Amino acid sequence: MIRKFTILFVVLWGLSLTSKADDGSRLWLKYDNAGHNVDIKLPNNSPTLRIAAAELQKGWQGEAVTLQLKKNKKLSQDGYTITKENNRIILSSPSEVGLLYATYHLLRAQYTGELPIAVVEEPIYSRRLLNHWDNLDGTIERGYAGKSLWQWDELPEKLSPRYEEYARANASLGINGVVLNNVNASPEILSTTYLKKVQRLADLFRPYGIQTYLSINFASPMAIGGLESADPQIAEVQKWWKDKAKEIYKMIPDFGGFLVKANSEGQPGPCDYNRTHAEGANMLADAVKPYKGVVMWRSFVYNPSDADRAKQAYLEFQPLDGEFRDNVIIQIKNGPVDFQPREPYTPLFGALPQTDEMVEFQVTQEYLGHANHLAYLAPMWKEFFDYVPPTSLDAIAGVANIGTDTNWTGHPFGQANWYAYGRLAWDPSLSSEQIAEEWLKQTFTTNKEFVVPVANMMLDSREAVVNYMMPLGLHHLFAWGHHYGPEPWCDIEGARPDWLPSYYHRATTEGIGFDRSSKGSNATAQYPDSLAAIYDDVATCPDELILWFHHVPWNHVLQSGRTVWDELCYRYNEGVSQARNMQQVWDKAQPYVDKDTFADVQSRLKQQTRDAMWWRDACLLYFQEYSKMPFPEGMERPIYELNDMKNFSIDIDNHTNAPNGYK
Ligand code: GCV
Repeated sequence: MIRKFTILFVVLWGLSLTSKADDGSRLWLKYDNAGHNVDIKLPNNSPTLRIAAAELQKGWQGEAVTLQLKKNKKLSQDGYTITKENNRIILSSPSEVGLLYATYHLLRAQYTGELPIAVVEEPIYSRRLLNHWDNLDGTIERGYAGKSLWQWDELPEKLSPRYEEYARANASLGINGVVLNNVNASPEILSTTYLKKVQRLADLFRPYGIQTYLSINFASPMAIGGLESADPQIAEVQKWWKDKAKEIYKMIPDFGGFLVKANSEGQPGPCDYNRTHAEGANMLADAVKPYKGVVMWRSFVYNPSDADRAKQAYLEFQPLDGEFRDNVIIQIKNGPVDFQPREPYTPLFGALPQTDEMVEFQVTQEYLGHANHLAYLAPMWKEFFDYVPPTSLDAIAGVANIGTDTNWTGHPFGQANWYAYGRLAWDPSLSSEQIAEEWLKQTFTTNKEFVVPVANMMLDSREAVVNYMMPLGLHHLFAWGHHYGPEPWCDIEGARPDWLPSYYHRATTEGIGFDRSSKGSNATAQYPDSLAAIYDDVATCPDELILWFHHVPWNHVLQSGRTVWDELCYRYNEGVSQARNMQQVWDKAQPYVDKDTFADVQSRLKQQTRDAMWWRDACLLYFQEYSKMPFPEGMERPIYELNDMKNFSIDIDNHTNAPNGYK
């Protein structure tokens, strides 16, 4: 009788595990099926090592583990080794945080089924940051997963349990720095009231190896300091920043430093006083230097001028090489325009030999379907690293896609982008495929019937978005403001030309594309000679970027063997087919995924496919007005009229709500 009861209990317990509802809140750190008492030896009982031990107790199913702090000339502070001796796993690192990283490595390996035999690991960059574009009122610029995690009204008294879960998730990937607030920064963040709130978060993040940074508003000395100017050459202004740095470091001794958006999109900066970006950055760098702080100065600038927007960061910053302090890092977006689905790399990379450089990726999908579209971004970031050697950079930043949504990222597959960003920030040589598989195995199941097709679906997804939104190097065909749907026709009276799609696509009855060759804006000349030659010649420029660099006739024959018009039609249709294919792959995933997550992804894929058709029809019908060419034989015909599409209204109340697509 007793035995029967036991068996039944085990069966029920087993069932309840597999059918357990999964709201996505546990991310890739589920530790399902775990739980036995682990024999763990720690070198001390510090907060960081207590976290490591708790993680092992929660999730580790293997043999005894020893964590040892050990200097190792071959390893940087965050590096670690994993070895096995006398039936014990030995995690060894010069630092406690390194031991925490080793712990997460061990757990990841267990859950992906790749148990390590001998591991030597260290991160490529010492600064691996997430940038939050979170405003102090709780909204997030370009955020699609709810509100800001930071409950400023409740801080510093009350700490949301999510802060620690967030820190833990970052530490599990090796992310070791967070910029808490939007680069369009409110000066208030530097007020003593807010610094006390920031201090509380920094204290919480510290044991997880995470340094806290802030975006600052260059005019803060005026806005909250009562000064009449923010000119970096004025002694009073310099003193204000030095005093502010002193105040911050007294409260947060390991404060990382400042992130600055200056003289960009209306933000104040040194150019307001006829000073250079170097003069502005250096003033701040001097203020944080005594405390080992850094200034991450963004190169995302484009003044209203005649110069091609894609050239402007280079034009402004390249001449300043050698003028920046050694604790200034120039933070450069991966592409020269603005996080488009496909851009060539920003030519400023490699053009500042005497200056530290870091890349800024966008994890949040501002231009890739917000939280509605499944777009796995590792292939896009790997493509950047194909051109810019990872070792040529000094740090890395990703604009976060995280908010208060229960599953953190809105789209359940948005978590994969947070995960992939963190893994690549640690080791850019990891393949997109490996990262996708790791994430799928930890998040859903290790079953190959699920992992292989779904990983392939993820790997195709970014190219699908490029195809149905902006193939062949087209860019910025987005609707005004929200950057979700297509509006290649968008024309707003009085708007800056470089905020309008026609500035980029340049469609006429003769042809399409932006001539950035030596016959046009000559942006190609900003690239190293060998690449410049390839991009400059219409015959050698890859099809993927042809309309980025060249204005070509509609009947120009591409490397694919098709005319530009036919290739555009082909690619837009291919994008729609790829979206449809994702739906089919996902339907087969049903047995492996929690019911609600399955339905959620399924419904988002429906929307993605509808949006893909919307993009295809809007763009092709619009460009057909110029090409005046028929749709190729055998190609699916549009199902909408251009005029109807121009009248679609998009239900986007504000940037914190996922949009509903067109109606
Ligand atoms: C934070 C783009 C985005 C803006 C963003 C800006 C930037 O223009 O649309 O929302 O502002 O880039 O990176 O500074």
